[in-house]
Amino acid sequence: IRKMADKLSQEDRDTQLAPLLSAGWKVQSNRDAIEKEFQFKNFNEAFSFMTRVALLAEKIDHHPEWFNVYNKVQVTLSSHDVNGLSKRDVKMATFMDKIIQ
Ligand code: HBI
Repeated sequence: IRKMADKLSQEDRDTQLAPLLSAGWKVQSNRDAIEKEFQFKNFNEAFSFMTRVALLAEKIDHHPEWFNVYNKVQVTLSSHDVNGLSKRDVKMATFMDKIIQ
């Protein structure tokens, strides 16, 4: 089960969000969430990315909010059950940045 303790503390944010922000993630202004737009060579690359992320999402039971148009994937990460950012969002964002390298 998930618990409120899961929600990122201010200290967590200062340390764990920093690398994500430098990799292009932005904290949303109107919501405790992070977002990033990924651009790929083509749809095939974009959908392959989404497939790999989907498998992780199922494995860790944590799902992105995303929008795909052709070679672009806009991703928003937040944890609905704690109504904000949790370590699961950091884990998923880190994974996304890793697999595009
Ligand atoms: N994904 N982003 C996100 N946030 C959640 O709270 C969440 C989820 N995926 C599955 C899930 N919760 C369910 O396991 C729980 O709501 C039961």
